[in-house]
Amino acid sequence: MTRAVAGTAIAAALLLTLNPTSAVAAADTGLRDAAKHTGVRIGTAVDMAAFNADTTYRDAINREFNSVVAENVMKWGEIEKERGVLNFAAADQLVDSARANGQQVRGHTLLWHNQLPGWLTAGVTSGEIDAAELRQILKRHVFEVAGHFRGRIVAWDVVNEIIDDNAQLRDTIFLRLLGPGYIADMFRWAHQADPKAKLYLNDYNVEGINAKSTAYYDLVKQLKADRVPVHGFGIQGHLGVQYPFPNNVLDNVRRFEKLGLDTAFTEVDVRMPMPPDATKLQAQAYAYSALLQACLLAQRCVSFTVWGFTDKYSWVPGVFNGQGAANLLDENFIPKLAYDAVKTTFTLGGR
Ligand code: 9MR
Repeated sequence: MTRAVAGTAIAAALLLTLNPTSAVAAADTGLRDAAKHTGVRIGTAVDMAAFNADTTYRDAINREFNSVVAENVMKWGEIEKERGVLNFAAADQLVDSARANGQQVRGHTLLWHNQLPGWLTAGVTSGEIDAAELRQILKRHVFEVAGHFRGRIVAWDVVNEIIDDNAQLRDTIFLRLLGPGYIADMFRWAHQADPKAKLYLNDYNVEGINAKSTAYYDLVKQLKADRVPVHGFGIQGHLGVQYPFPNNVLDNVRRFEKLGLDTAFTEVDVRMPMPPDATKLQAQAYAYSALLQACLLAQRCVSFTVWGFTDKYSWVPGVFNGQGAANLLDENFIPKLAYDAVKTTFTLGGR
């Protein structure tokens, strides 16, 4: 049996075991227990406002997940709202909670073109901050943030979404002022600041083999040739049931692993046009399960992280008009078919 067929067999077994009416009892063990034997961590993004306001949310994180990532509070714009004034309070709270609950922490993110501090973008736009100063600011940022969490972050998304949907390096203030060399600089600085953390590139629309994922593949080859400390490729996994499932996900994961990288699914959610119905929920369960199967069938896929786990707190409806229901649990924390599918896939899958 080829490996691809093994994947299909798991999918077939899943279809037999999935029962749309079965809700997992509250007392049941969580996803983290189902995942344990596979060596693949199951993670979630954490919304720290919800974490502090909602004990059901907080309890579910600790029951279901053995890896966490901050949905927002480790981003530059959150940590350094005012130039030179660093606020790690919310991020530290998450890291401390993770330690107490046996969870690893992914760091998201040292650099993204969104959620940058207002003073930084304004300074660059006005010309007050020139290229030389931007480079110094960026370097200091990496040392401050990666240095602050040194030893407590298993993997950093060092650069997030640096390639655009035309498979070109994204036109950002960093590319414009510093040139493409900023990417290697970021990895070298991050490695100095936290030598044990695995350092990742991370993006969306790179699940399958396509022009964008191939641009990453070529970039990684170049970085490796230049002896840049890059260790992992993060595949976000923001999907929607109305789109075709991406092509050749397992082959894509494997080609990055052949370059010597770890891989991870880092932000999985599967949205749908509202309202949900049985067909959409089934398609959603399939998509979650199929991404997870690729991770389990690969050799070096270390974690499968969902971008939030309950529809109660989801970024999707605010960004995609008329879409939602993207998470494993509904807004009342009732498991959806996708939750059962992920659990079953972990239970059946393994290394
Ligand atoms: O989920 C995040 C949301 O709360 C923020 O408002 C948004 C800001 O742009 O960022 C969201 O998270 C993004 C992640 O950091 C990077 N990949 C895409 C995610 C969804 O937009």
